[in-house]
Amino acid sequence: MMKSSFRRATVAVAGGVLASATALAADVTFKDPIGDDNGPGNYVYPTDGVYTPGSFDLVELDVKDGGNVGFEVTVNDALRDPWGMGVGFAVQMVFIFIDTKEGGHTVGLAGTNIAFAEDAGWEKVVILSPQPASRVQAEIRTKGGDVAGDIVVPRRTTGAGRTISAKVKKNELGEGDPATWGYQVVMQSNEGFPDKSDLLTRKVNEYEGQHRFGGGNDADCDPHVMDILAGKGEGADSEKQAQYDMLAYECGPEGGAVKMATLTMVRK
Ligand SMILES: [Ca+2]
Ligand SMILES: [Ca+2]
Ligand SMILES: [Ca+2]
Repeated sequence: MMKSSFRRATVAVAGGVLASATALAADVTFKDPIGDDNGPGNYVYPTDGVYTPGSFDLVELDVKDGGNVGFEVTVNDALRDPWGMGVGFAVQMVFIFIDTKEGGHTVGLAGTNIAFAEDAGWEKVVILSPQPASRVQAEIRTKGGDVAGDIVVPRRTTGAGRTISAKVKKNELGEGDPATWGYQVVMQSNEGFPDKSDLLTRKVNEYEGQHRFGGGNDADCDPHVMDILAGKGEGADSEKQAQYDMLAYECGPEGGAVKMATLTMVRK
């Protein structure tokens, strides 16, 4: 009797070790420093109280591969739902650009005013939005342009604590091991009443307003981005400057982009 229960215990321990080893091999985590939720270095939040400090400060991206691919994006403040979105968060919107193979798109999405470097072309972008998936899909149909077919909207995106989560079918993303892909996370804000050319994004203007970020340019030559991953994605303080360098931009006298903010990927 004693012998058989000992054997069962041994089997259970061995199984547990095996399961956690598999999970470790498939998951990947990137970290981002705190306090760099100011875009190229000088952006500020809108003045309305719903945009609480840290709301757009990216802290971590976790990618979990297990049948579906799970994405978890953590920010530096408790998520809240002041607009009654019903999914545990409201003010944030996150774009996760994924580089699964050579080549890919070097343009950003409508309303972001960013580009990607030649060696950081993306194949897919996952949108984590508190809006219903049907609304996001409708926006993509009218504003997605040439890259509409490579924008992935999870069926369900939810927020809890400080973390926004969603799962996507692996075959919607690409071939290979997600732990080997390159990633870039773009922190934006859920704008329910977007400009006709903006994909649910909130604008950055020269001066902040009740629902407008400030510190940028009133034209569309400035990146509409509050925080991104940079460097090795380890959360090192030096990654702040790497972010500011990537998001550096130059506007022409008529408001055209002389130099667009150009992003690279982080990868393990
Ligand atoms: Ca950050
Ligand atoms: Ca690529
Ligand atoms: Ca950052």
